[in-house]
Amino acid sequence: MNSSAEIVLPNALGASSNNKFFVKLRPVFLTLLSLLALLLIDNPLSAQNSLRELAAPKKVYIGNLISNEHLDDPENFRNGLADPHLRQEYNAVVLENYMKMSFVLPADEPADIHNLTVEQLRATLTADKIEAFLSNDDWADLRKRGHAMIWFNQAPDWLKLVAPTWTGQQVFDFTRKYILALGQICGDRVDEWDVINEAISDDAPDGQRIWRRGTWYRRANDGSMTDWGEATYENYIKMIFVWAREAQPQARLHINDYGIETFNNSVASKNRFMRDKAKALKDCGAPIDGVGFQSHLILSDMVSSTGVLNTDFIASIEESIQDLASAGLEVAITELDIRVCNNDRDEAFQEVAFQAYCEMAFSQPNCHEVLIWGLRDEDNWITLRDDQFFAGCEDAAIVEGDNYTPKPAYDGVASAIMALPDQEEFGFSPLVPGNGAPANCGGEASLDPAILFVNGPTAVSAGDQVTVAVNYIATDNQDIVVWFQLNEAPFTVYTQVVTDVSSGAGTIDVTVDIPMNVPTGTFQYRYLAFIAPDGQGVDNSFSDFIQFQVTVLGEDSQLIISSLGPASVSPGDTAEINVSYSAIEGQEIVVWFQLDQSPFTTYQEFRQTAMPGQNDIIAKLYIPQDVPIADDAYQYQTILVPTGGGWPERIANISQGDIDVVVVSSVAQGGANNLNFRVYPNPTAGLFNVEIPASSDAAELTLYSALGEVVHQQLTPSGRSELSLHLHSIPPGIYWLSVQQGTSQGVVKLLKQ
Ligand code: 9MR
Repeated sequence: MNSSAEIVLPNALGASSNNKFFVKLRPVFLTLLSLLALLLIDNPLSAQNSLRELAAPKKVYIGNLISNEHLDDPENFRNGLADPHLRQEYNAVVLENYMKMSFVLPADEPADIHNLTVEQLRATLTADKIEAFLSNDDWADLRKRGHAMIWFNQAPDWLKLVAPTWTGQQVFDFTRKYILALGQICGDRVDEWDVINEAISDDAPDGQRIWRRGTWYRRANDGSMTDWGEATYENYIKMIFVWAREAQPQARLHINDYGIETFNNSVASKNRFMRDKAKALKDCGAPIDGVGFQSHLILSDMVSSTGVLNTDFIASIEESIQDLASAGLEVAITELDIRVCNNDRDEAFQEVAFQAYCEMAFSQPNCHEVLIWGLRDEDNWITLRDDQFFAGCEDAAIVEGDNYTPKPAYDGVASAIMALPDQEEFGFSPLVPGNGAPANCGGEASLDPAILFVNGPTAVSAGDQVTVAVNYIATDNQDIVVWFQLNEAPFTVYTQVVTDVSSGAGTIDVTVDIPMNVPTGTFQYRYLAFIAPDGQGVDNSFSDFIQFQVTVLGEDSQLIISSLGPASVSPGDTAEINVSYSAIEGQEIVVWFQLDQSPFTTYQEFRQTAMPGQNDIIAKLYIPQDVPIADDAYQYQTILVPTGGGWPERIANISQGDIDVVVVSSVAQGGANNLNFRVYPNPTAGLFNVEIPASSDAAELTLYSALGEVVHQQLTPSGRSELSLHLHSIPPGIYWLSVQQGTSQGVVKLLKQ
């Protein structure tokens, strides 16, 4: 008799109800048990406890991030291994990108932005990614960090362009509404927030560190009077915290930054500025609970070339954390990674670096959490960044490879946690209440000079004279300088044009002579414009803006220079696409009207022989009647191919995306006092929405058939600016809609399908 038959399987396994089945399984069960035992002996660390299991009795949070691809498809991301790894190892989590303004605010500026209520602004926000994050049951027991409410970076282009032209009051108001709207989306599901991110400048002009300049919210420091106090960064940031507390009353609120970790008493240092400002903000009523130390660190700062820990470095950061503790402020380690650069340290030395940093941080009574910025080396932002910024740097995270294999760095974190004493409580201090009064926190107001955009031709020839438009805000008599230069080392400047401007905002056209000796090159040049004090050069510039990907054409240049068609078309239209190209003999220009995602159905193709040299053509594309109505679903794809070629043979291409197919075929404004209004279809609801200016006058909508007969009329109450026009009962065809409001009137042509 096999000895395994003697083993009595516990009832919990259902042995008594199905003896035969379990007797059969017993050898398998035993093998599994012995394998498990072997694992425990062989690899005490990984088989014993995950980081989160180690952290549980110590009452600390060890976290990591969820990338966009991970959030979009947790079950399949990295062969389905990333998400189980996250849940097994960590008890805290942050979204790497999807909570940032560029993903939450709409792609275009909402209409009438300054008159929106919080609810109306909320309705323009994209909440689905945040919702997917906060409502996923698999992540229910992970502590959630919100990243980030207000940040100068990863904000939509329109905000960066228009907000510098707003008043201080408008910047304060918009910020308040955005934070409150974000609060409506998140409810009480976020535990802590990076309320403002990276607000401190990387520069210390005249030996004094300052707040970051040149941000979209720069007008918050223009010294104007607002309902919330004088427009200074100090007052603005205080109010950001007040609104964040109002929006998220249960969450801990942090100011988050990089390069602030090591203690430094110089007023030029970022560390001193951060400590002084965090304390001052709290003192003047900002409900600020703590500071996020991003902690993007470099291994060679932490260990010697023989692997000996630099204890001064760790002690210096400890001093910063303790200094903040003395002011009743917490610290969270929010984006930890320790990169290895130029192979100057053995990657195994990360173990001692991660261990020392985490143990020091977790040992501070005012620090309870460490979040690591990346699940694996291969997916970490340092590895992924390919613009030379981190040339030679890599291997920043604590695991690597397809199987999420722990590196020595992982063992360092585990040892740090194991070394901590068990605790009953996390020991968070009570939330800082702050006060909601308009701010009076001081600060030096100034209006930052700025370059908001540069717009020049994307393809030029040696000897050309071109016009480059520069949009700027000057605060004194200053210089606008435009360079035409190489976009890669040695960044040769071929032309420099200096224009004097006086104080004010505006756009100037700068004439740039492209010298005869500029070598040809596709996408190898750029225009850089900066604004600097009168007579001073780039080293003293306040702000700059670069237009990349400029080409110097030669005889054999082969590229599509530009291709621009209408952003919205209707079935039956003929869309005209203006194409500019440079080609050689034996090539064709092809333009497709097609879906802009898989299966990329092509509804129409235009094809024409390309003339050698630089040329402009108009490609006419008939939009067939059966193209489905949809917003943002199509593209014009313009390619240069050898004659007869297709996508695989393309030499160059440009695609214009986000094209709509709509049922409004054309818009004609007319009538007395030209009433400006917009009509757009809502095919799912079977109606048209009509947007008219808010007014105390009622609006009269009249729909005429193509023959001029009135087919529908409706009177809409005064004060409404969004109206719905139900056209269910009206047969397909062409109609004219006339809207009369007071003495203003306008007409549009509609196509009902
Ligand atoms: O990891 C983020 C990366 O995917 C984004 O492209 C990048 C854009 O700036 O932001 C990275 O995350 C940053 C974080 O939001 C703020 N601190 C610095 C982080 C690394 O750049």
